Amino acid sequence: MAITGVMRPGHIQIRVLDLEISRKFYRDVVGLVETGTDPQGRVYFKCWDERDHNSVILRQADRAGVDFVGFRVSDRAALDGFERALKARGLATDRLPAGEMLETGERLRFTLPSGHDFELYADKTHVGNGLGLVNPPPWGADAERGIAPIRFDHCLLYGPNVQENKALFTEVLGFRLVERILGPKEAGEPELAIFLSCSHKTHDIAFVEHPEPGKLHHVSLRMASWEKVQRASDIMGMNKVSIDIGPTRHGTTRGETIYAWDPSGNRFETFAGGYEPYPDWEPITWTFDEFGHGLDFPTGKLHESFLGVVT
Ligand code: M3P
Ligand code: FE
Repeated sequence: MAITGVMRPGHIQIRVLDLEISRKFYRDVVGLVETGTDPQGRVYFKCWDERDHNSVILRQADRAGVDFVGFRVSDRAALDGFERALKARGLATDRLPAGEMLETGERLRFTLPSGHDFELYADKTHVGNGLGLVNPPPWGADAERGIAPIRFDHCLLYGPNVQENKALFTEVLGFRLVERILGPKEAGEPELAIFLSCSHKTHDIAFVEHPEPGKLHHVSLRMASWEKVQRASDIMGMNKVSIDIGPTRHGTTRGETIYAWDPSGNRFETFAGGYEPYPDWEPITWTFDEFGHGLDFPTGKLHESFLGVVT
């Protein structure tokens, strides 16, 4: 499958309550690679097997949550094209200058109908994964330090107007619906949750209908295997990390998962498995009565925190 247009989740800027505690947590426990601090004091990380300079950015603030999510597009012509298409749809867009984020080019910023700041960019410095491009070994020291996810995989965002988000992502940004969860029959089965892909993955971003705009449910970090998810749970235990759900398997997307909280109360997911949908596949639907199995397949438990706790 050729990937043009929107290529991949590129970065997510998260608000944290204490920068030093969070820096230590994301570096030593989560095992991200620290790549810099900018003049605003934001701390930049990447996952070990990512090649771009940064993917997870921490900003100190007095409340937790997400500032913005950015996706990398294939080139500058694609960026210009998306700007025209978004404007034609009546969306206000802004350009943030190159260098506003470390090692990152110009960003096209707009607000989603769900209230999230979302951006597209074409350029970010390739710093590599430290293993080189000629005869590389399969992993190095960064792959063993802490939980050590391989990439920022997706995020799940909560907010209103999920149907408008779906239209924007599928009609303008080139995403497709891979799975969805329906609301109760009595309410006419509206889509409560949508899982959208711009690639071969089950989801590059997901949304849940929620009255408050701009909320973060979780940042998902990809692990190479179920065994690595179990290793992540050992590391969480060793470091007294507060676990929300898991280790278990989602029915939705078949991901093997743990949801846990960072020191500021932001939920993150360590996630493996799933399947690789082709673009011509029909979406999978979860009915409301099976929502519990969608979330936690073995127990079928609709954990209250899933619907109630967001930052
Ligand atoms: C994920 C995922 C639900 C499942 C959520 C799934 C809401 O977070 O990464 O697949 O049932
Ligand atoms: Fe997830």
